[in-house]
Amino acid sequence: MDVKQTLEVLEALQKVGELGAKVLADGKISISDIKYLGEIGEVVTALKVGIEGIELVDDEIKDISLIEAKEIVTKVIDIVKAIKDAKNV
Ligand SMILES: [Ca+2]
Repeated sequence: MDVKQTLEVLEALQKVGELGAKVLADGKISISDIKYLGEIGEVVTALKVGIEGIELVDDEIKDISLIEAKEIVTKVIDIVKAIKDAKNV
């Protein structure tokens, strides 16, 4: 098995986090955040992909290999970096 589905769930969380960081970069949700409206489609698509096979994540984690664990840790680090970057836009 691989960790494809797990990575898709993390990808969805990344998209939500990035958009959230941009919208809340100034500490509030206001009319000026309307400029991020176009990104909602991308977030919804990522969520759809992530949620579709979310029940496979348990099985993926159950027989995880060291290489796969490293893939997940790398992805988590990427997510943190992406959200930090989004916050500073
Ligand atoms: Ca805002």
